[in-house]
Amino acid sequence: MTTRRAFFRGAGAAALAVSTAAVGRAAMAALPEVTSQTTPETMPPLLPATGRPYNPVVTLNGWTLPWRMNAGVKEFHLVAEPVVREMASGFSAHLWGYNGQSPGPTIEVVEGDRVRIFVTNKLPEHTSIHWHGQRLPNGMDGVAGLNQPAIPSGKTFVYEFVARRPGTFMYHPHADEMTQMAMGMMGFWITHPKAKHPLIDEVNRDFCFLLNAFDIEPGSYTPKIMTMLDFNLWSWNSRIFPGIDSLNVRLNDKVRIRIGNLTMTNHPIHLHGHEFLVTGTDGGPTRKNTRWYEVTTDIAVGQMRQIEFLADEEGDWAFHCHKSHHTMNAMGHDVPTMIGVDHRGLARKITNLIPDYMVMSERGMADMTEMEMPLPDNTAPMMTGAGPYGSVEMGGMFSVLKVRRDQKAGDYKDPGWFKHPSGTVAYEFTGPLAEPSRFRADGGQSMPRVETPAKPVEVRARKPAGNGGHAGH
Ligand SMILES: [Cu+2]
Repeated sequence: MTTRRAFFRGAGAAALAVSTAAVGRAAMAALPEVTSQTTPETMPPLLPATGRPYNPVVTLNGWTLPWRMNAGVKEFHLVAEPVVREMASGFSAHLWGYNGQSPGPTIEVVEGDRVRIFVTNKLPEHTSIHWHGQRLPNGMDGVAGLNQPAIPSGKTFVYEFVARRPGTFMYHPHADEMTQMAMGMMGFWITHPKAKHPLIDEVNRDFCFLLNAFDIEPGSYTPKIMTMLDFNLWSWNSRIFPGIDSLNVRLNDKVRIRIGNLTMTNHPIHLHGHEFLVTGTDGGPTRKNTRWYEVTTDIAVGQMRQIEFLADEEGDWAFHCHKSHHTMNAMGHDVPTMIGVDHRGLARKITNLIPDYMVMSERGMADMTEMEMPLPDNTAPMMTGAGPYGSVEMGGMFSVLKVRRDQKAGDYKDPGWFKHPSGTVAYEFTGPLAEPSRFRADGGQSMPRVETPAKPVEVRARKPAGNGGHAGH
């Protein structure tokens, strides 16, 4: 972590020109120090040094913003600014975010806390912050033009309210929203319960991340901000597989995962090997008699969901969005289905003549991960990820829940690949392969085939080839 105290000592003078009646002048006398973070690694939980105790969350490929106590008020300082975010190894994007990263840092407070957030705008245009889901005074809700003037470039505004209800929240701009969200401006907010809550269980691990999406042409760095639906990078906390860290837990841990959706489409989030309960929504904890077990839960645009489960099956369990094009990275080519058409060797030859040419999927798309197709600089492969048994052939919204007997309590580091006990991995059958009896000419055991005079029809089925192949979801 680096601090930029020196810079903000200078900027503080400008900030003081902006004041609101709700905020005492004494408290404004000095801005809280700015904490900034540039590594995309998952930071360990931030144990609260002041205020009421709570069990902190772990933000996937992110971190929690430290605060200072000022006469009983928790003060945070967010800086809206351009950032460079490594979305996966070898692929970085020029985004906008907060305090050095997109998404911004997670804010963690306790129910009943009075919170004061200083927001400094270092973007080239005005901004604001909406505290998505919070109960707060109307003038603190952050809709520029409606609840407050937009924060001009170079200025600092102050938001202040009491975190009235415990739960999972988000923050994002409500000024030139389409641009600023497309550029990656968003963050998570957790309000922990102040005492034992009948509907909020204590857990051993509490993870959170945001679903977000970008449209970045292969080989370029900056998202296209006019994209409405046709995004080509589906990310968790502005990271794409294999850049998303695994969720590492100890066998029999009770695990909570909080997910917020700030993309423009829904995401059915699917966990392998375990059933979970949806214990919280945008509105707070769910009543116990409304909960049922699922392995997939759909998270609509603007929604937050908390899922909980007992991690009682050892192994490396896939955890991903179930829309298959959301577990792929950018495609720079229109891709007709070529299954059954053998182009072996041809594509490589033509690629030498026409660099943009590519035949994909003549035997399914798995070829893509083995072809070592030439990629423009700063481009993530579409399907990749080296697993213990070969390529995982995934991208985008995909990660792994690693459940280990020997993971220490409070240890979040990656334990490596699961070592399967012998005899517990799917294996090849090597005996003779018999023709299925139903393919016998006389119809086998089923009813005899009735010949009809209809002519056979050849159907050519193609995937819709939109811009980048991601149209219309
Ligand atoms: Cu999805």
